[in-house]
Amino acid sequence: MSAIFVLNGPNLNLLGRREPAIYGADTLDDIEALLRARADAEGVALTFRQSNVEGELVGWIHEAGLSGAGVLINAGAYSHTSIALRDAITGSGATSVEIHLSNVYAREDFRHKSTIAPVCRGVICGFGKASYLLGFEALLPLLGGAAGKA
Ligand code: CA2
Repeated sequence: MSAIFVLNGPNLNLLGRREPAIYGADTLDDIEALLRARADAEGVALTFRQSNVEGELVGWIHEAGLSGAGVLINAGAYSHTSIALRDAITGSGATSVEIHLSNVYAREDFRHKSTIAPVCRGVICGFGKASYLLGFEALLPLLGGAAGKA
């Protein structure tokens, strides 16, 4: 069975409560339910987590990568700053896809750079909660071999 960790970074626990014009009205629980329905239909083992702590995200990337699971990651603001997350992806060998709810390229300059994009297989942004579903569809076939099968 393929396994995917969906990892959410800082402040994403606030989704649905503030800034709906940028991030939409759905909560993170709503997004989890959406993905879980899709994962169940595909027979994928889904682990869905959020943390405001960089080191916790690092540990979860290790857990995913070392077990052969893929990583779908919305690292929030850490996407733009974190060398630790980048090193966790390369170090654990986690096949990863970066996602964002908003179109970061239509926003402030500091959101135009990602430290993790070069070590991810691809990046999807700007489609709201659909970014998660599109990322899931992109990641799943990349887990075809021994990697990603739990
Ligand atoms: O568009 C995305 O998904 C982001 O990863 C969201 C991050 C932001 O720092 C990235 O540049 C792009 C911010 C997440 C904060 O989410 C909030 C949700 C509601 C209210 C306040 C913050």
